[in-house]
This record gives sequence, structure tokens and C-alpha cells, in this order.
Amino acid sequence: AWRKYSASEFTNKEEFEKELVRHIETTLARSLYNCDENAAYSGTALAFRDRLIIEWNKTQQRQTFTDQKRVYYLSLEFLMGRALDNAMLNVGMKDAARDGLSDLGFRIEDVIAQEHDAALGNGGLGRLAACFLDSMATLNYPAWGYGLRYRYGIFKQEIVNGYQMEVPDYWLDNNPWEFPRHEITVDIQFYGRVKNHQNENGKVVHTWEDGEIVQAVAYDVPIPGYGTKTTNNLRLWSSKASSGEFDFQKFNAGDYESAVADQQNAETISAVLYPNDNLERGKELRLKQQYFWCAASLFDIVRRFKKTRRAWNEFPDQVAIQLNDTHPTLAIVELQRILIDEEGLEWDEAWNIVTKTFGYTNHTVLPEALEKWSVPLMQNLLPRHLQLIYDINLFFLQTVEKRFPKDREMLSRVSIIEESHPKMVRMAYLAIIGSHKVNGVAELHSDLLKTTLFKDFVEIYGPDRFTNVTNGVTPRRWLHQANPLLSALIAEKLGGHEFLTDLTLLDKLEAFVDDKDFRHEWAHIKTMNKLRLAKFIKSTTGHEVDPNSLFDIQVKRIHEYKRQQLNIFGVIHRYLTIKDMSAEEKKKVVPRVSIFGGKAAPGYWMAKTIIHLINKVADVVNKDADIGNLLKVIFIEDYNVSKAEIICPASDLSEHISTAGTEGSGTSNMKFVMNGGLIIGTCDGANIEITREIGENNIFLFGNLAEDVEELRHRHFYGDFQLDPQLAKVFAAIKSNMFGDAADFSALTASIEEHGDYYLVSDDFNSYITTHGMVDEAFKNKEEWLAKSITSVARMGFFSTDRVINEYADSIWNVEPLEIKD
Ligand code: 26Q
Repeated sequence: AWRKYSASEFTNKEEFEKELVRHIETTLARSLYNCDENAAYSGTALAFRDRLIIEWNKTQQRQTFTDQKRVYYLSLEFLMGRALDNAMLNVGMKDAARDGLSDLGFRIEDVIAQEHDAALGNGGLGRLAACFLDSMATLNYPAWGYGLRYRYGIFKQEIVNGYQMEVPDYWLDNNPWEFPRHEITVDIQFYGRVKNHQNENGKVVHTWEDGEIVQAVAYDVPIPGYGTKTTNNLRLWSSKASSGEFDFQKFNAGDYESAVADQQNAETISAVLYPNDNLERGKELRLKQQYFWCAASLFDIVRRFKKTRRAWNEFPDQVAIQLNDTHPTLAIVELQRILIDEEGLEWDEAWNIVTKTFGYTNHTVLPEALEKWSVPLMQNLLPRHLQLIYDINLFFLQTVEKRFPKDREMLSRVSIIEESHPKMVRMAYLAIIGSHKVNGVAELHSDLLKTTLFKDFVEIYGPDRFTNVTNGVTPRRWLHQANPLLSALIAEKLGGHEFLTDLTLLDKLEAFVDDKDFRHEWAHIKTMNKLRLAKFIKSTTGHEVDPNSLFDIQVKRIHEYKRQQLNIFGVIHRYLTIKDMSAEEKKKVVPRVSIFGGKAAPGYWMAKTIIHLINKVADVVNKDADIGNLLKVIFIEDYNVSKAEIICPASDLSEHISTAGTEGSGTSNMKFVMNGGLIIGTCDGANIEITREIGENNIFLFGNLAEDVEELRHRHFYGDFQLDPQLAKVFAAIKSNMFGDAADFSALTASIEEHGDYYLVSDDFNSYITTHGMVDEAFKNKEEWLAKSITSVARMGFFSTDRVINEYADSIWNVEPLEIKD
């Protein structure tokens, strides 16, 4: 009977307008007469939010009632981007909203653009978590994300005189997508000491006492699925001073200032996202963040399990916890602590439950990214956890000893504790030992894990603990939302939008590759998307770019291993080549726009130097009258998810050129190909599987292979190094101060010429330049290029995160979907 009161289920334009006006006038207390784009955004968001809430409540009720196994995805990063467009497309009422907003005098695109990106992540790992949430909801898996509610997301990047400047990203003011749950709190302990007691049965028990307490407060974000009623939950923890006795006492003692200082100290834990991507630096606050978030999440998960009154041995049948990299590894230790210290289980019984519960995903083989924490730091902050880690290590090493008697080398190699000064806790080893499955994120990467980094563990546990799950991206955001024109054309040809939830259906497009009209429409859409990007570039940088040029794009975090330096050296080479040409020769040049975007970690000087060089080259090239439109260089400031949505559909070519063996997977490679762009890349990460799927005629591969990297580095180290002659010309130009003071770039050139060229820029330069020449030739043949573009999209079905999530569900989590019906 209460159903008739169910609010806000608008089903057409008029009902949407009514809801919009109601929210603007009452929820927001704004007059319709001074309603600006921002108020229109808030009103629209609130109208759609109401619809999500209804389905969210229903989903949570059903999932609790059925009580089947749930997945918990623990990630310190969720790079969500904007939520409104996604909510509209999922609810399926975007057209009603467009018309309704237009009646009030607004363009829906401008309204959508009012939203601040939720940028709680650095790059690939954080965006993967966001795509996973989308697929888990779309596939009806009962799944929760757990993360931190940072007050400041990834910094905003400004380019000032060619240098990166970092500006804080305060994003929380009037965010309609989060719901504070002030009643859901967990007290989290730090520091203090461990006391041993004997209980009534004479058994030794441990208590952790006298620590500092910080409170975790839950904030929930609804995660709607596409074309389903399932709306899952993302729970983000915020830190605050523990309320009650302790600051109250200080207030009473008149120590107001110190009470406020304690408060601020507690709030610091969730204040800011660490801006390092693929680099770990051992900061205490980071470890505090990790434990705070793991402990709050585990408490919440255990509390939910205990309500079902099941026996502990059923825990792994009800709960699967996936660790997004080693950042949440303490969750393993925390669950063992809860089971032993608080629930009184025996060690073996508890450890059996723990290992059945966890799965660990590794995203990198770069040594500088592998997490290690100093033992003294951990001893001080988490004394009981360090004891448990030592116990876990002891039992582990005992089993290793049995299998490999007298192999002392093996024992010290695989020990969780590195015997250095200070001693270090190796988090990846702890994660492997505490999980039942470990996966890499692309075939080559997973193979490298097994043959190098985790080789000993393969011997110890056998190969079955190690597996591969190749990454994907969600086609809802990266095709349908980012590229509505292409999505509509595909839907027209395939007779509907089913491909958005079964991406393998794209293969039906291959039947149209030779269809002239279809090709023409395909080309037209690419041009429209290039125009949209050109407009964006004009409005943000002031530069005019010609949409008939080849748009050549590299957008991703700036890192030496991703080799943006190779790209910009290639651009300089092209510039010098064109400058040497006769007027006659210039006529044959394919005009290019080289577009860069990406953030450098604030303390990563070499990455900042690369940004500086790109901007200086842009200054020179873009105003050189000899060059005109034959070459433009653009650096897009503050690359983020919402900018990626404009950029990805507009590429002719994108660059995925990491040193072979260094990129775990890469995911922007998939986004670009899915939008009809071709790619130039190395045999690295998922490029290899993309090639296998789309065919090697449709991709421009170059460079040395992963298997040759070690030997090349070895040779460089022993002085066998000759700078590639074409790269030498580029360096000579830089050193002639052509792009400003050469001293600004000397560390960069020296890293190659003098310090061993660790990333093999010189070794791959010739092959890179030659391959770009092949790109130019291919681009001249418009029809051939279009055929490659269409064929590639048709064969990208494998790279949907729907396929990825089903693989995790089957081979790691053992969970079943649950459809939410009315
Ligand atoms: C660790 C310790 C302390 C501070 C920061 C960090 C930290 C933070 C972020 C370490 C690593 C990251 C991010 C890593 C990342 O984004 N990896 C990428 O993951 C993608 C998804 O699997 C892959 O496609 C990329 O190849 C991989 O680089």
C-alpha cells in the first residue's frame, strides 16, 4: 500500500521538469528566475539521484535478504569522474532530461559540464576500479567498493611558463552523490602496546592497549548498473576525532586549543590522496591511511557477516575480498587479528578462513613501485599487526623449509621480512601468502610475474595460485557516453544497443567494412569528434588545430617508463625534418597535431622536466611560419576522466610506447581503439592481446621485445652504448638552445647519453621514427585507414570489463549474480 507514495519516478519530460523545478525551488531554495547552469545541474542531479536511491534501497534489501556471497573490492583509488551523465544513461531518461532542460533554456552538455570530477585516483589502477564497479552493477553481482573519502583528490595541474604547478582539488562542496552515514562509525586504534594475558583455560591471549583512537565515518555512493535495477554501494571512509571522553576531558580542562589540534590531526588521515603513481615512498601517514581504511572496512564486513549468525568456517562462502594492489594488504592481517584476538579462533582455523577469503591483483613489476614498510615504523604504529606478520612469516617459512630443506637462500629470498637496515616488510609477499589467488592484469605481465618477481612462490605453491585476468574498460562510459554519435551509428547497424552489454556483438560490424556509405558515416563521426576536441583545445589553449590533420595523442600519467620523452624527441625529429624540406617536399607531408596530456607526481623531477620540454617545443613549433599547419604541438592541461571522454573519440592515432615489459596492461589503449583510433605501440602490456584480437595489419608495433631488455641494459651498463644518430641530431638541437636554455633539459638527455638509457629510448628511436613514417603513408590512403578503424572496433569485444568481471567471479570469487526485480 505504501508503493503509491514512492516518490520521483518521473517517466517523461513533463514529469522530469516537475521534479527539476521542485528541487530547484525547495531542495535548493533557489528562484527559477535566477537559475543558472549550476543550479540547473544540481536540480537535475537531485532528480536523477531520487531515482537511484529507490533502486539502491531495493538492491540492498534484496541482497541482504537473499544473503548470498558478496564481493568486496578494496581500493585506495576510485577514479570515478562525473556521475550525472552516467546516471542519466543508466536510468535511461537522458532524452527527457535534454528536452526538459532545453525548455528551461539550457543545453544538456553545458549542464553536465558543471559537475566537478570525482578524482579519487591517480591513473589506471583507480580508473580500473571505477570500471569494475560499473560492470559489477551491470552484471548484477552483489558487490561493494570500499575506499577512502579524500577531502582533496588528485591535484589540479596548471602549466605556468611551461612548468607544472599543483593546485589542491577541493571537490566536496555540494556533492549530491554521497550520503553521510553518521550512524555508521568504527573506532580505529593506532600506536599503544600489546599485553599478554592468560585466559581461564590457560591460553595466552593478546590485547592491544593504550593507543590513540580515530573514528571512521561511512559515506555511501550509489553505483547504478546499465539496463538493470541493481544499484550497488561504494562506501568511503572519512576520519574524524573520536567523539566522547577523550577530547571532552580536554575541553573540561580548558585545553581547547589542544582538543582542536587533536581533531585536526585525526582528520588528516583522509585529507589527501597521495599523488604518486607507480612509486612508493614509505610515509607514515600513508600507512595510517591504509590501516584506517582496512580496519574500518573489515569491521563493517565482519559485522554484516555476524548478523547472519553463521559459523566462522562459512565466512569464505559469504565473503570474497579483492585487494587492488598491495595497498590493502593489512586487511589480511586485520582479519587474522579479529579472528584470533577477538573471536578466539585457533591459528590454523583462522588462517584457513583468511586465505580462502582474499585475492590479490598485482599491477606492476617496477621495483620502485613495490610496497615495503620499515619494521620500526610498523612496530610503533601497529604493534600487534607486526607480531602477527612475524607469526605468519614463521609458519610460512617452516612449510618452505620442509619442501626445500637446507635452502637458506630460498628462505631469505621469500621471507616477508627483508633483512636490511632497517628491516622491511615486503607487502607483495604478504599479499601472496595471505591470498588463494594472485593475478596480473595482462598476459605478458602475468607471465613476467611468474618467471621473475614471484618465481619462488610459483615453486612453493605451484602454478595454480597465479593467474591472469586481462584488463578491460566499461563500454558504457568509454563508448556510449564518450562517443554518442558512434554508439548511435553502431546501434543503427546492429539493430539496437545490446552491444553495450555484450560487446562481442561488435563483430557484426565487420560485415559493413566495405560498405561505402557506412565508411563515409564512420569518417564523418571521427571528424565531428575531432572538431569537438579542436574546439576544446581552442577554448583552453587558444591554439587552432585543423581537424584534417592526423591527431596523434598520448595522454596518461607522465613517467619515464611510459616514454613521453620518446614521443617528444620524435616530434622534434619531425620538426627538424620539415624545416629542411623544399616547398615541393612539404606538399607531401601529412599534417599532424601532436597532443600530450598527463600529470607528473609532484616530487618526480624527471617527469616534470619532460612536461617542460613538451611545452617549450610547443612554443617554438606552433609559431614557426615555416611549419604552418604541418605540425602543431599541444599540451592539454589537467588531464582527467572528463577530458579523456572528449579526447579518446578524437584520435586518429594514439601512443602506447612503454619500454617492453614495464606496463602492466594499459587501459587507454583499449579506450582509443574502441573509439576507432589506430595505435602505435610497443609489444607490452595489453597491446599484445589487442594485436592478437584486431590483427597485426591494424596496429603499428615497433621496438625491442621484453625478452631483449635485460641484455640491452646489461650492455649499456658495461659501456656498450651508441646514441642513435637521428636522436643525436635531436639532442644537438636541444643543446643549441632551440627550445630555451638547454641546461633545463640536461638531466633528461644525460639520463640517456650518460646514465645507461635504462628505458631504451635510443635503442627504440630508429624503429619508432620509421614506424611513424608508415603511419603517414597509411593515413594518406583514407579508405584503407577507415577499413582498419572499423575492423579494429569490430574486434574489440574482448576488452569490456564485463568479460573481466565474469572471469574474476568464476575463477577467483566464486560468486553468482542476483537479479533485482520489482
Ligand atoms: C604506493 C605506495 C605509496 C604511495 C602510492 C602508491 C601507489 C599509488 C598508485 C602505487 C601505484 C599506484 C598506481 C598504479 C597504477 O595505476 N598501475 C596501473 O594499473 C593499471 C590497471 O591495472 C594498468 O593498466 C597499468 O599498466 C598500471 O601501470
